[in-house]
Amino acid sequence: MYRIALIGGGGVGKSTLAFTFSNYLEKQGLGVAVANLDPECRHIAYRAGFDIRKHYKSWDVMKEMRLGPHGALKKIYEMAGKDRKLLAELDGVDSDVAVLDTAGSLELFLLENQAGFLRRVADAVFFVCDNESVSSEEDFVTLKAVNAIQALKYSLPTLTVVNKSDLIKKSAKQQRLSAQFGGLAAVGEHLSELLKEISRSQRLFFVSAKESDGFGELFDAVNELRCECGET
Ligand SMILES: Nc1nc2c(ncn2[C@@H]2O[C@H](COP(=O)(O)OP(=O)(O)OP(=O)(O)O)[C@@H](O)[C@H]2O)c(=O)[nH]1
Ligand SMILES: [Mg+2]
Repeated sequence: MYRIALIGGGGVGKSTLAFTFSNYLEKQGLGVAVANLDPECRHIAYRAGFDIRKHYKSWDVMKEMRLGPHGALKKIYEMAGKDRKLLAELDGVDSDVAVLDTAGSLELFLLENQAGFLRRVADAVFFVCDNESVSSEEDFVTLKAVNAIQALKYSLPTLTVVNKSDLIKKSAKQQRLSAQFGGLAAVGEHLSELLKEISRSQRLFFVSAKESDGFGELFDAVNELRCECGET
């Protein structure tokens, strides 16, 4: 089983992508399961093969440990990483590919305990952002820098997925793709070396989870990753 974690800020479309990309993978003939790893979500569109809410409820953790919503989220991932029952259930999900839908937070997996959890449960990461992350040249630099830092922290192959491409005008998308190179040139020497080392993080995949657009290229990249780790 090849496990892909969808991580990124709030509202960028991780859950929608988990739903529509898993449908796409199924149409390509793969057995796919989606795991909900967001203890705070109220509603999910996909049928979850695993649901963290069965093990941990945000509200209970907030109440018992006197934490705010974000503190509870961190605590839950920390506990989940040590929870043998939960991990065994997650490992027991039977499919070719498992898509792991996580809670929206940019910094969550930069913390050691949470990074450890991610390393334990995933083989690869989609760092998901949306159209708003790519509205200027500087944004590309920021995006890649954030991704490089994340990937360094949890040491997993990482693809940067720009969702909501339906909201980016085509001509603007082309301009922004070329801007990405200009942007990289503007990065300080040290940071560009860092980005080079994490070569996969340099690739940007534009998709629309809403319109199931751009999935072919993403699927090819997933297959490359699966081949590299001997899955196919
Ligand atoms: N236009 C457009 N809207 C999208 C797309 N993908 C998701 N959305 C919308 O973006 C909003 C947030 O989507 P979610 O899938 O809940 O985002 P999320 O990242 O899981 O959000 P959190 O779990 O709260 O962090 C919803 O209103 C979606 O319908 C897309 O490709 N295009
Ligand atoms: Mg979500």
